[in-house]
Amino acid sequence: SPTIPTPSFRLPLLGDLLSIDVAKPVQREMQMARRLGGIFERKIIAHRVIVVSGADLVAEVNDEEKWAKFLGLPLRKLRVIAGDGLFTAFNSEPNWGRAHRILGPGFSQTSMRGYHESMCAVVDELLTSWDHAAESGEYVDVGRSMTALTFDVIGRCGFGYDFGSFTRDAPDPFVGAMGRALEYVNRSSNDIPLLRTLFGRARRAQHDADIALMRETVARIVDEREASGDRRSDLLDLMLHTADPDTGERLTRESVVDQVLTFLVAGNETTSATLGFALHFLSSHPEIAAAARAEVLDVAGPDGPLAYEQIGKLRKVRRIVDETLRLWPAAPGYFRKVRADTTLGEHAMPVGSWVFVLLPQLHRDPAWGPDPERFDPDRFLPAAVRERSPHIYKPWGTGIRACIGRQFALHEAVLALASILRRYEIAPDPDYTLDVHEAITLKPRGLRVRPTRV
Ligand code: MNH
Repeated sequence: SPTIPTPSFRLPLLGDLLSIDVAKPVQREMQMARRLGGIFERKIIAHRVIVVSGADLVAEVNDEEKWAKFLGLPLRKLRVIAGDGLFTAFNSEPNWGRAHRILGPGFSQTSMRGYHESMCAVVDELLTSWDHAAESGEYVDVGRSMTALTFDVIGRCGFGYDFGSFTRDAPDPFVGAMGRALEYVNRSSNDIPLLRTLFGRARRAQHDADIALMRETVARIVDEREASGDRRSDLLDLMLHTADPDTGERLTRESVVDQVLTFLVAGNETTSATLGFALHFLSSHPEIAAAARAEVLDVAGPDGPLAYEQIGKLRKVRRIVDETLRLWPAAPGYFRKVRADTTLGEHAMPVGSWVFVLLPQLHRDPAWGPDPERFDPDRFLPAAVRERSPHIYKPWGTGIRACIGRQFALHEAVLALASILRRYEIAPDPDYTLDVHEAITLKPRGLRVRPTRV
């Protein structure tokens, strides 16, 4: 079978090390894909990665008969935080199926009804903080504001915990520990091993302390809930009081802690980053913001809480989220491995082969039409969606291991954006150009917008 293209400049020992941008590997791979095509191989010391982004090839690796989720290096590294929780479990680990069956109902569309009020309460706190900025004509730090929102939402809806992100002076210690731990994991999957051992001791000790703090905090929350005997409509309640419908087994205490940490790891940065990118696009496309604002006013009027039933009617706001996830999918890819000897395009793929699906490039495939860089939510009008293959848009992953939190993230994102649009015009910082920061997830670095009351 033909050889897979590789970057032409390759040193004998170091591989493509010099061509890897340590800080922005995903954006570097996007450049390589533009040059080398929908499949290429890069090599960094001992790691060889086949990067796939062509629409037809991605459709092949999404075939669940022939391929399955692979736990790539960044995901394996996350296991020190989230163990064999849903996101980081190997396909063969029994805790995956158990947690998948127990938690599935907690992420259904109808469960969102139970979380809606808690989400609205957090959004109200966000609006209060934006009101202050609007009154004094200040910019809002989008990253900080959206992270506060998503932490407080998952804290309350997930396990009845209030991080108090909008009210505390300093962030909850848990939030700091989590941020550092993710940064550490991200770096150590890109780092050069020798430098890591030379300079890494102090950071390693901090990392261990951060993980201990996170696990102890969550374990304490779980213990307190159990001791109190309280029943609530949140994910923790479901985990403590539901048996696996297949086996009758319950999640162990350790697995419950792993799942709570998993929601924070898999669900928090992704949702806050998506909201950040959406605000970037809305501030730079005032006509799209105005049309969405008109929709919100039409569905829900100028004030009063947004009702659960109204969220599903905000189709334009939803399309803004969909289109944001096309251009900047916060989780920039996923890994797939072959289940038995097969082929990918014309290339032989023996057992043991695995690939990385590069989503931002897939989402700019020629199949999207002539101007893939243009932000255009109408690409998600129902007629347009029906016309194209579902395999050219995969921000939630694919198959049985796709995102379980999708409805949750969408409900939260549509609610938050609709609430913001209804209340403010969002002006961009004229000096800002989008800087996409990479730390496993993608997020807009240094973004700020200026809200004014409509
Ligand atoms: Mn989420 C898996 C993207 C929000 C919980 N998520 C995935 C995968 C992608 C993804 C892609 C597949 C990864 C892989 O194949 O290796 N998730 C997102 C995006 C958002 C998001 C883009 C927001 C926007 N995710 C959320 C939220 C939660 C969550 C919110 C929880 C509250 N995600 C998960 C879990 C998994 C997952 C859990 C693993 C599911 C499984 O393997 O069974």
